[in-house]
Amino acid sequence: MEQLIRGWKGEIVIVRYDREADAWIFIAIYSTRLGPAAGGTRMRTYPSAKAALQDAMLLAKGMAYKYAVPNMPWGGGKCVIAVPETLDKKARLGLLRRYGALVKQLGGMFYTGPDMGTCSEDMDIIAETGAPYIFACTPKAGGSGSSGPYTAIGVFAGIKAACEHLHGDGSLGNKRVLVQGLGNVGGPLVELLLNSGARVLFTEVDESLVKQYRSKFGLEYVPPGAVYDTECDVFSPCAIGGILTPETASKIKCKAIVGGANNQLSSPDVARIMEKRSVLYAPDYVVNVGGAMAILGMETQGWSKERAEEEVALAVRMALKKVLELAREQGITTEEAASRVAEKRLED
Ligand code: PPY
Repeated sequence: MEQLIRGWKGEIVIVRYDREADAWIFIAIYSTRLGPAAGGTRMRTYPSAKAALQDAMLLAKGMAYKYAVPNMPWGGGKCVIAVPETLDKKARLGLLRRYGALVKQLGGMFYTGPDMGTCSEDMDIIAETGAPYIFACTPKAGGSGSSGPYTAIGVFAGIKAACEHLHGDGSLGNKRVLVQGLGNVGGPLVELLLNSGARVLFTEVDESLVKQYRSKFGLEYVPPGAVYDTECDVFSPCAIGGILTPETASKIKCKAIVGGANNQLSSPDVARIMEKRSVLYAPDYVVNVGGAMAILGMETQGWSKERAEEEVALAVRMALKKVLELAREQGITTEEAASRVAEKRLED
């Protein structure tokens, strides 16, 4: 872990071992140059505490770049809570409350909200001890609720912008879009896509969601093992990160990749494989900023829900167009183009 921290370009790592729940809490703050750090709290099991720290550091950097591209006044941070395989409800509640107290102690150095493994109901618990630094509590508790639908609006705007870049026309009528993961983002995204006339395919590991979407919408199901062999216009990864590896990028059969998952590339050079194969890759943090943008806008700027939806769609569309044009002009990958835009903001 010492080596990891030495090698990281971020500002601060906060570590707390929670003995009662046998859990590790890592808060990574990559940069506060544009504002105080804000980012979700991810809760899951990891193979090791080190792997959890590494995830927090990578995700915090992603948040810094995510805010920088559309010029949001926030810094990049993320919390990862590495929990044991079994954590009963009571132990989990205690952990959330102690975590809230830690966030409060930080006194505004780090603001948080939901991420993979946590939800708005969890934020209500964390806010008991952590307010006023907790975003996206439930509407019942005075918060703005799940950010997933707003992330989906941004991804949807990104899909249209990518199609426009490729075909000069952003309409989705009859376009085949393969959505990976029907969770908080993929679920609402499917509905937006269906309403726009797209032909939606999906892949999902949760059997009950597979059944639900097959019967509710009659969608075409792609088994997880066939995802990278299935022809489609747009592939939209909305589940775990790291799915674009040298292997999957070399065979994927789509024209564009635009999705809501964080850290989709297993390493930045995977973007070059896709570029060589003329697969348009929309950098993840450029198109998945909608959740953060909407929540922060509604809870700190007084935006209405409608205003948040408009801001997200416009911001993602403009940012992705800018990145795609820069990549085309400079002959660099879209990932490099997005990094340049973000790094320039962070340096200015
Ligand atoms: C993300 O976009 O990955 C987030 O972490 C979103 C977010 C940002 C700020 C507060 C809560 C969640």
